[in-house]
Amino acid sequence: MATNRFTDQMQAYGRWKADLNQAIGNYQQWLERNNMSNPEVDLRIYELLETMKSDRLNIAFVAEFARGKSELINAIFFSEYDRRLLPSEAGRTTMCPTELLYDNQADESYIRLLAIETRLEDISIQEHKKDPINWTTITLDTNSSEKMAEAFKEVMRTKRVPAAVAIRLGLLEAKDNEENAIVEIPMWRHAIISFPHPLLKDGLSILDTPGLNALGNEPELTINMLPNAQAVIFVLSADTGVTRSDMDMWTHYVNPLGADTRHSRIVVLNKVDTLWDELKGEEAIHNSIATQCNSAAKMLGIDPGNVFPVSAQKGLLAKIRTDHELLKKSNILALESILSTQILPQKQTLVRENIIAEIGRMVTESRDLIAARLTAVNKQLKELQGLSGKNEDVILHLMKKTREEQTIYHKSVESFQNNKKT
Ligand SMILES: Nc1nc2c(ncn2[C@@H]2O[C@H](COP(=O)(O)OP(=O)(O)OP(=O)(O)O)[C@@H](O)[C@H]2O)c(=O)[nH]1
Ligand SMILES: [Mg+2]
Repeated sequence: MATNRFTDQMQAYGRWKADLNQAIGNYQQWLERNNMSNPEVDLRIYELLETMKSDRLNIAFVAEFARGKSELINAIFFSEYDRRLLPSEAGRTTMCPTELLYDNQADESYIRLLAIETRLEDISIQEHKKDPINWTTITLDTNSSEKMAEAFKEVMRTKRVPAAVAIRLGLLEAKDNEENAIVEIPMWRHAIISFPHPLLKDGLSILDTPGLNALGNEPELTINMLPNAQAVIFVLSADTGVTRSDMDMWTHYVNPLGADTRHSRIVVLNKVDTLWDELKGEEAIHNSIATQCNSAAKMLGIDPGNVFPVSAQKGLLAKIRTDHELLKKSNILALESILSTQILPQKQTLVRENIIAEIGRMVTESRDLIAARLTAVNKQLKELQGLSGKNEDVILHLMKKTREEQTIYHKSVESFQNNKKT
């Protein structure tokens, strides 16, 4: 079934990477066995293997709040938990950027949370990631999807602080509020969730972002995380249409990311089920969805074919209930198919090119070294063969001489015997 296609492709990609690792390891051992290794080559191979190990397929979800980013993630990747894994509710839900990945260095599954107050320090999230001590860690019980979903609610946590604190943290503009007013701010600046889901183990990493100016508040997202994502999925919602804040986000943060062979941008029109008017016929519904896609494409300045109408909510429900008809209607599989046939192969090409650039150089060096060695050995062989010819001549000569000497000796022995007789 197509539902498994992305899972299958990811699995194949994981196996391909493992085989590649193995081949590079074998090459390194071969170099050692043949005395062709040196510390510089060793280091290059080690670094390459480390890069491969930590390399991930990053897919980021970006949109205004309540467009259905988290629900879409649940529907595409985590439906087998038979529940809504990431919290998805009306209004603002995800309060901090949340990365979902598998950390193979850790002994257990976890949620790591970075306090919002770290915004006051001059230390980037990237820097903080190197030191788990700065994070609040919650151990995840992966045996229970209910407990997991409960623990994931941590990304929704907020707290109430005087406006002055929010201003100091850079979450509020001074003019917006009276300094003594109480405002709600996110409890956490960033969350990392690691658990051994097969897709995550095969190298998928998902970034779920909060709406409502999260991108403006955390420049690292726009400067570092989004440009590093293989695909950025921008989510619109059919129940709101393209609003001014959607347009702001698109214009300032998503559109400038561009799209090329290294990065893709996918625009999704979610919640199309709100257009499934039971009093309308199939064709009328189809037309109203197409009209929304066209007008969204026009506003964003992209091709209408590049706007994917889906229903994340119905897609998740259909997968949980194994309702094929509803799943088809939700169009979630079309989106999965784009990930499998466009995004993943792009990533594989990038990894392959990188390996060829690195290892290809080393293999050429090895080949040149072997060719030089072969030439030297051939030369030596010729010399030896030449010498062995000479040896043969010398031996023949010696044998002839020895035989002559032997005859003379026998003759003298004979004459000695004869003389003795006489
Ligand atoms: N009808 C309908 N509702 C949806 C769909 N997808 C999501 N929703 C609802 O929309 C609301 C917001 O969904 P979320 O997944 O929390 O949206 P989000 O973009 O992650 O929002 P933030 O975390 O606040 O940035 C929830 O009540 C969802 O149930 C859909 O396909 N159809
Ligand atoms: Mg969310």
